[in-house]
Amino acid sequence: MFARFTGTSVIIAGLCLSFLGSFASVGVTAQDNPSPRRFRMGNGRVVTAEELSTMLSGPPSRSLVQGTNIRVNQTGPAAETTLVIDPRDPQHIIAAAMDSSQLAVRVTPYVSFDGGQTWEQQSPVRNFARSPDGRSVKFQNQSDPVLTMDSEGNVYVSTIMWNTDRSDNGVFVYRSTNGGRRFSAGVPVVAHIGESNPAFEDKDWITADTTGGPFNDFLYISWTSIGDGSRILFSRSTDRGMTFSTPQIISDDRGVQGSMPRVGPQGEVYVIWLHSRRDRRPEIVVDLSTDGGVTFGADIHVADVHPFGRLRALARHGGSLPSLAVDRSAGPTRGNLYVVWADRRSGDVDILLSRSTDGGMSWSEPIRVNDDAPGNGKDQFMPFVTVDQTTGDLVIGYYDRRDSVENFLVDYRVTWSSDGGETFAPSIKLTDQPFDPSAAFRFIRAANFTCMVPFMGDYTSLAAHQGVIVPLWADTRNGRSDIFTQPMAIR
Ligand SMILES: [Ca+2]
Ligand SMILES: [Ca+2]
Repeated sequence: MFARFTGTSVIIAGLCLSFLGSFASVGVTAQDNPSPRRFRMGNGRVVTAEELSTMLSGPPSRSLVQGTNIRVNQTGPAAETTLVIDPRDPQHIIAAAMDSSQLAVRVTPYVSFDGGQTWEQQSPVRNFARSPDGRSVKFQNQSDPVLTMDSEGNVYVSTIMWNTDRSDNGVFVYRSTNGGRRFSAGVPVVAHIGESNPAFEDKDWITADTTGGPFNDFLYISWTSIGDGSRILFSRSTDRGMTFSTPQIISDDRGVQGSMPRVGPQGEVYVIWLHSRRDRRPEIVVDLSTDGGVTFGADIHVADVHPFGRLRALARHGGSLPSLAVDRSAGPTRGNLYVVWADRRSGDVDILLSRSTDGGMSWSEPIRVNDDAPGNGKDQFMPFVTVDQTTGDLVIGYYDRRDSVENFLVDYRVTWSSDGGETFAPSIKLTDQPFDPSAAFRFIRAANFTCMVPFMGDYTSLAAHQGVIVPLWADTRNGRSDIFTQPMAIR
């Protein structure tokens, strides 16, 4: 979820399904005395929560046309994907997404034991957590899942949770000791329970140190705390997710969003985020810790971002949130850092890459990653970068409209570089059919809603191991957002 802070109210773009407080402004209002809770539709009809849920989780409005792409989710809509490949058994892949098949949004894991060919959808992770004083507290909504795995194969998923009609919210981490099939109760990293005017904790990202170094199996998590302005907060766990350190502010300025921590080959911790300012262009910055996440320094400029507004038929701003990968391979590109983002400097939205070969101190001039003709007016957006740590290959996935004459239908493409970003392979279109992103809107309008829907999410994900890429993207070909994969070998 990507919340914007305006004035005194938090606008959670697109979450009308679950953030019922926003219904009033979009034609659907919660009735007083909500027992059972009832909702007034745009056409005046009043329905119960159960009826609304049925409408929203009904069958897709179009037949299931799947081609050779593999649909991962069973229920949906689903979006905001994350996945990890188990390096001890690369056929074992754990994925997660936010699932909106019920009235609330729930973080739902999916597990594959055959390299991503078939998937078992698991129960949503538990939507209650221990509060700091030991009570069990239940939340209605979860989103922003991010997976990581430690060196022993424990799987962790971080989420935000919040309540629809109260201000309780927080960031939580769940652990699975059986390969992603079952997760613990949520452990709070930060939690606001019963506070009168709490900050809203948003956009978490988690990663584990698996370097075998002095900080091996430490967990690092960062997120955006939205209250008096927005700031990037950071916490670590040195006991495999049982407890987390007191959050510390690591951003030097406010107006920040979209952080992502990654671990370098020496166990150094890098965190990037987007920093927006009134007086000049937004910039991507990185912060560094060399003591296992205890202290950070001054924010380091990576690149300016030439921003863009909402892309056609997409509920979000299209994704100028940055993505970071660090090369921990044994090859010649070991230690390289890569940041990708969407950027409009060339006149239309492209995927840009900047590289650091000196541990994040300095960054290359951005290069254009997408390989269509420059200035052709076509959107590329929502990129994600990873490094195959067994080969040092750099892999980038992104949405692409180059094949849509009207710059409307969307495909998903990947490209990779085996020389540290000097040259890239021709991109490969993985979608076996393009999709109409407005389908997510149509799905909701069918139930007489008129509201923004987050079903394409704010991020996609991909992983690469031993020359196999496993992407995971949100795709509305079925009239709602589903999540698809198409594992492919590049070596
Ligand atoms: Ca800092
Ligand atoms: Ca473009």
